[in-house]
Amino acid sequence: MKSKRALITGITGQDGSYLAKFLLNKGYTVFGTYRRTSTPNFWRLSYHGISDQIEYIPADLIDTSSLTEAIRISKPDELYNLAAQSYVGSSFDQPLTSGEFTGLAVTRILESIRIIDPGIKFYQASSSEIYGNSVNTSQNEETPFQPGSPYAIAKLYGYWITKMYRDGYRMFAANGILFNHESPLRGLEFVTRKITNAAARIKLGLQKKLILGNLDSLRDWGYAPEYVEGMWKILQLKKPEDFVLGTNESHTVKEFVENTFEHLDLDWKKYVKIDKKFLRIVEVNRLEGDSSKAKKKIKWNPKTKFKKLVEIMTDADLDRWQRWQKGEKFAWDAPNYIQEDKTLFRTIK
Ligand code: NAP
Ligand code: G4F
Repeated sequence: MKSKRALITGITGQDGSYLAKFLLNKGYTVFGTYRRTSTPNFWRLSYHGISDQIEYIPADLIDTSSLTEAIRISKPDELYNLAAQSYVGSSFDQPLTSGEFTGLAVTRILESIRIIDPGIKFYQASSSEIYGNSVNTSQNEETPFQPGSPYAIAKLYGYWITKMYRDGYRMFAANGILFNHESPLRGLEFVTRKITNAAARIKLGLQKKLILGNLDSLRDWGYAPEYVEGMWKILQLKKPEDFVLGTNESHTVKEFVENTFEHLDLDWKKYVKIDKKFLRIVEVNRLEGDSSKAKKKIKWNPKTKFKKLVEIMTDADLDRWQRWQKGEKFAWDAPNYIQEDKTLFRTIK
């Protein structure tokens, strides 16, 4: 039987790399778009040991012709649009590029699909951020939207345009409304990995303090490899539908800090400081995904719970810094990452 072909935008990101690995294991031919940057960013794919199994196509979300060309060259059965400016905090500093990359680019891809081959199945990486502070209960597919950041507003545009192409052009276009999902390959700007990386360095005497923003916000944190399986399951349906993927549990940032430091036998209060520069202009107070629909219709059921996730991430960062101290060299983002107390950005006045 001919192997299926998948095109992943954002293959160099956390989810892109896990999805590529998942699809390769299923026998897919995997194509991935990457950005032409001065310094290449293939560390996650090297980390998985799969960088030589992928067909790479240069493309940028702002450049329609490069996206069209990526679809024409790869001739995919399934297209997963994971590329985006994905950091909520940055979207306040760069609202326009966030709108271009995270919002408008979805239409660029859908239009290319419609013109080249409307039979291609399309997955849009939608986000729980689109709910904002609309309700104080858990969120499901029926919950009203109230996006609170340029990122969330752009994602909501992506959500609606995906639905519009599904309803209007009868294309297989589906949104996965994913709640936070993390892993040892999470970017260092995001709070979970910022915490586990700093705690590991503190344990080994490489860092003295960790500076954070709001410790009270609640997030529903799951384990990324389980979420990429959910993306694939959404595209295996006969008819396209939107799904919430989350664990149905929420925890505060403070709980994440406590669990991480406790796992390393450290007292977090001695090391964690608060700086208002890490507070958001608009904060989303509570996200908790009710994925009953996904459980029922696509048999998606996340297994990794909060405490286990903290341990997986903390152990991975500790192990990497220990290997680094012994002089080992391997694909990894942290050693050259800028110290966050050296960064300046737009803050609440
Ligand atoms: P990520 O690690 O930040 O990856 C983002 C990817 O997008 C990277 O490959 C990045 O390329 C690429 N990209 C950014 N701007 C681009 C541009 N202008 N042109 C082409 N590629 C560009 O994000 P992630 O955590 O894997 O998330 C994947 C998707 O799911 C994103 O759309 C995110 O918004 C969404 N999402 C994530 C979560 C979560 O909790 N992880 C939850 C809900 C939704 P470089 O490597 O070159 O930077
Ligand atoms: O880790 P975060 O930056 O993730 P956030 O904003 O929840 O967004 C992530 O999940 C979304 C799905 O819900 C995705 F769509 C999005 O692409 C991304 O993957 O922040 C989590 C919480 C926030 O409440 C933030 O204010 O942590 C709080 N926080 C406190 N101190 C901090 C910090 N966040 C960051 N990044 N850095 C801090 O120092």
